[in-house]
Amino acid sequence: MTELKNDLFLRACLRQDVERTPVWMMRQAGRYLPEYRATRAKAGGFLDLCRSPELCSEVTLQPIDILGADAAILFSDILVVPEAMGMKLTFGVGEGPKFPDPVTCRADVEKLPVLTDPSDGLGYVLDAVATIRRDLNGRVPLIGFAGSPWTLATYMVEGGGSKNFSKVKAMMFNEPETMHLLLGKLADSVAAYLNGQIAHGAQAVQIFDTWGGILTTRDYGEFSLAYMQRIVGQLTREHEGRRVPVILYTKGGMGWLEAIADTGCDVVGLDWSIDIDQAKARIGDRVALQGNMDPTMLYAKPGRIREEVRDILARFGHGNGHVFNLGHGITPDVPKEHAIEFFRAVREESVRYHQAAS
Ligand code: 1CP
Repeated sequence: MTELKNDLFLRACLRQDVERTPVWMMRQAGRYLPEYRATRAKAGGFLDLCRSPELCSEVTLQPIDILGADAAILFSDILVVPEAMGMKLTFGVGEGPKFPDPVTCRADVEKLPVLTDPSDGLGYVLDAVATIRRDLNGRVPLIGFAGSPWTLATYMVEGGGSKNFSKVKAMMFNEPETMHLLLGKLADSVAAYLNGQIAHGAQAVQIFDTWGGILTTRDYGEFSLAYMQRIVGQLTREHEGRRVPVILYTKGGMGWLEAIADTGCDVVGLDWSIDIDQAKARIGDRVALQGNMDPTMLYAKPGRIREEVRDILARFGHGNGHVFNLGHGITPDVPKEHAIEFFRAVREESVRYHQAAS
């Protein structure tokens, strides 16, 4: 196995010493990069891109070359899991994802299989993981990912993105057992899928709970966090002689940081609604923190972006356990130069917080 040339990200996830704060960005391979748009055009559509291991690898490596990211993230989508469970999925041009035949009742949930073997239906993603590891050649670690069961369920029941989540909420309130059956199937499928990614070379994994924040505290515990916990409990935690860090990210979940840290994850992903010093005071002695610049800060001038990076670094202060990131994904219309400046600023400004104590 090739030695990692830059393992800052893995060390920060485990709260070990680093020379500077590592940085990567959610959605770092994406439409704000002309290079990404060119590769996607070559593939045909978004799902064709996801299904080509060679092209997936190409777009995964673009932000490593262009931004100098300290970690690569598998290029795929969270919705390939319900697709592999038999649901038709489409991505129209300029549109979000759509499930034209959504889950509407108990019988629909009963029909869905648990994916115990990800090579059955998701083999193309596992091939992409192995191809990316080969092409990275040890430059930076590779992060694998999946959606949280709750977040996947929102798309499966709503039939796509949603504003008020009326259908999935109605199912949760009216038929809680049906919802639990669905979430349990998703949790076990996601756990097997993430273990497949780890076996094929993912060196850390992140669970994206993009829609956990729309729930009450009680419902978050019962319908989202419990199922992420069930996944964490099933994951391979060591591979290739190293710990495989697990990152949990709940957008809108900053009120529940202690409960998220209690799942046994290694890293808690922060959105931009909390000051990182507050998050550090609450859970920083137990887990590493990932985040948390407001993604819209990337619309500001480069000087303002650098000022914000400095402020977040100062709030975290000295000490280990910070992976710099945005609080959510980069948006498609951000100028590429601004993203480059964000990465440069973190690299340059963070060194002072990691000098040996004198
Ligand atoms: O036009 C295009 O090229 C498609 C845009 C796009 C991209 C680049 C989609 C459609 N998915 C992706 C890739 C993707 N999705 C990654 C790649 C790795 C990276 O560089 O970060 C990841 C991690 C995801 C995860 C994902 N997909 C999430 C969770 C993270 C988040 O951003 O909140 C969610 C909610 C999705 C669903 C999805 N896929 C695509 C879109 C536009 C959406 C959101 C739909 C909506 O609710 O409006």
